[in-house]
Amino acid sequence: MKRALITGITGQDGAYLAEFLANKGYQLFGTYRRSSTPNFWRLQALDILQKVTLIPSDLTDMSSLLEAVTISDPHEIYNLAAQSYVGASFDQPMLTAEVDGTGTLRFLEIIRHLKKNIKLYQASTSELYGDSINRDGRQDEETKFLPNSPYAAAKLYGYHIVKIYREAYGIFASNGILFNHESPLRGLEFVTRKITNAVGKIKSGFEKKLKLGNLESARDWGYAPEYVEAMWLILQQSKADDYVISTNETHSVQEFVEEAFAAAGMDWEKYVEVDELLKRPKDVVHLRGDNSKAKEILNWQPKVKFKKLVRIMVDADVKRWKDFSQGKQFPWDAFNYPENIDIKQRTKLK
Ligand code: NAP
Ligand code: F7E
Repeated sequence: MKRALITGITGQDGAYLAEFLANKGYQLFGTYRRSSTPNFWRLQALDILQKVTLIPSDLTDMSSLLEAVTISDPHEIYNLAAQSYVGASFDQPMLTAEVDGTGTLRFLEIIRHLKKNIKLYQASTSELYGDSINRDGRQDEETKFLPNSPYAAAKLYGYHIVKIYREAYGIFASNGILFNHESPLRGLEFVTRKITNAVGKIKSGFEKKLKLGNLESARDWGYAPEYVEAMWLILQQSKADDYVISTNETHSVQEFVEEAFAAAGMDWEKYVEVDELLKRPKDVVHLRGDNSKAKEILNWQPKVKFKKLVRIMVDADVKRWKDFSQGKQFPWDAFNYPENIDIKQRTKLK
């Protein structure tokens, strides 16, 4: 049985990837951060928590990563853990560098020293491009990187160190350059989910306004459950390489707003306000991928495009707030700390 170690398993992609790999018959290990408030709601929402062996670990703590690799003895590591919010990287640039940049190096060093054939997937990002576009207005594997934020700069280090270790030591390490991907499990601070959550709240009468920052920003938004399949495909190739994963479409935040409010039968102009304070010190204005390489080599392409994605997210949030208004608990915000999890896992693993 194949074993996979997923860092960041409590995040959006971690949860969907865990579900995907469980269906493929993998034995699953996932790292989580000890926190004062437990954070397993996504794994609970997908009913996957019981299939994962959880290992407490932090990307800034080398010994905990070594422990995670030793315990799981993985064939594949999916390094999804990150300080993933671009806005926050301006508030916590050093932490972002430690987690998103040097954190990747820690795994590569562990693999190099253990001398095992462990494959590493690195969660790279379209943020690396910043304002850089090809002549046709798109971004592919050959497009120059011009990072625009501390997040992107840290991820660019991660991207390069993966390539360097691949070429210098022959380690199977690949970058997935994923464009934005969203879902009903997306964190509430990201713009798509912030919008669809507000639509749900406004529709049920819990909120009156939605404040947003830069409405002109354009993104290539895909559907997260489809993108985790691409991560897996990247590690199933005979040779490590880097791939752009995208829908090849671009839409502005304004278009997302219009589509989302319309999907719930509302006029966005009655509810949306622009707040200058929500604009970033420096933003990425236009992202549109070119997934030709992934299409050709991985045989991967997205099925869910913009309108369908918006519809999936709006329907989920409208239902969630409607249920709440009728006295039902939020299905996926219900924190339910699994009893004695540390003790259980440690006893099982030692
Ligand atoms: P997410 O929902 O924010 O999840 C991030 C995960 O990283 C969480 O499990 C979080 O744990 C964990 N984490 C944060 N800091 C950590 C640390 N110091 N040590 C260990 N774990 C830590 O992000 P996502 O959307 O699933 O994205 C997954 C990965 O893909 C990230 O690396 C992100 O940068 C990258 N990416 C995402 C997108 C996208 O559009 N979603 C696009 C390109 C690349 P807690 O739950 O404890 O906070
Ligand atoms: O912002 C604008 C904002 O925070 C998208 C991460 O997963 O994808 C994500 O990063 C755009 C930006 O995502 C608000 O200025 C306007 O231009 O949803 P976001 P992101 O920054 O693109 C990449 C690929 C990753 O790698 C990251 O990990 O929307 N925007 N008004 C707003 N954004 C937010 N969050 N909130 C607003 O009110």
